[in-house]
Amino acid sequence: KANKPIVISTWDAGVNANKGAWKILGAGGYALDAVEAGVMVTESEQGCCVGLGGHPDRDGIVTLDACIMDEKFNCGGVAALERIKHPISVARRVMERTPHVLIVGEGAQQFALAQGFPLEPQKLSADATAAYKEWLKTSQYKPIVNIENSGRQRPTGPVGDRQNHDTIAMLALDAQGRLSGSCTTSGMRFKMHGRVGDSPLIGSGLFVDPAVGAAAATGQGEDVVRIAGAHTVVELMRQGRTPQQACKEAIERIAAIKGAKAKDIQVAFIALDKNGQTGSYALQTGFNYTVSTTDTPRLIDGEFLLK
Ligand code: SD4
Repeated sequence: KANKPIVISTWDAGVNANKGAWKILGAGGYALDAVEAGVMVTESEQGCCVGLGGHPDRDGIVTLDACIMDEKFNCGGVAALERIKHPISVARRVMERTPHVLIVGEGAQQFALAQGFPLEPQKLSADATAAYKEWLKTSQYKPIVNIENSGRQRPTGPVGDRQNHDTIAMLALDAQGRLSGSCTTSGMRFKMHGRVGDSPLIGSGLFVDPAVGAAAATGQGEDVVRIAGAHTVVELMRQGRTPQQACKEAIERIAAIKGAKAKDIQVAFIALDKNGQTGSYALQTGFNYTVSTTDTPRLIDGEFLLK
């Protein structure tokens, strides 16, 4: 018997996000509605890690990536989207109202405005302003390993540097057994203007196959894309791995590719199979994720490879 409804999401931002999703799942609603509403909570949290409150690129501009996928292989995404509060909802409109799966940059903003989304001011959050000013002193693009749980000492500095992650990904199985996933991010902080990561790419940041399960990624996007991360995790589950084993094997693959440089990055996967079994694995300590099977979310420290 499947363990449902259930929702899993990345990082501790998932606690509030899962509560948003649970309002829908707990009432017997649709997984797709739940994964959209869930991550919208995080997109609205100014001073957090995702959405317009997120960190800017190296030109000081916040550019957002997001995608969404349902249980019928329908999918949609936006990338390098500016000044729109809910990229995940624009991604859903791309999925439902266009013949395309990914719209980027000015075209994505144009589409969002045509769909009635308001244009928000071009303005950094207080945390992002502080972090950007600090970064400008050296202007070096050097991703910091994501840090969240108690396993690792948090660096000091602006909140953004302590809470160093920029993405939420969410997977849900609803009471009717429908699987969906969402992913939304401001991307790696201080990236080049126009840089797109894994998060809006179906198969890298997110993948859903109703016959098997769903997976999503967070961390250094370039290295997730290198192995088509989320799709790889789903294919490993198809071959019989548990969600946990599948996430671990994908992480091991990235570690093998990176060699000695693996210690300089963080990548983590979450997975949910069609029976409601969950799994997660990270490259490094510091990753946590949130699971809900009731209205009380559980925050769990992720297992990791580099000990
Ligand atoms: C990216 N995967 O843009 C995102 C960043 C991230 O926690 O997940 N940060 O590469």
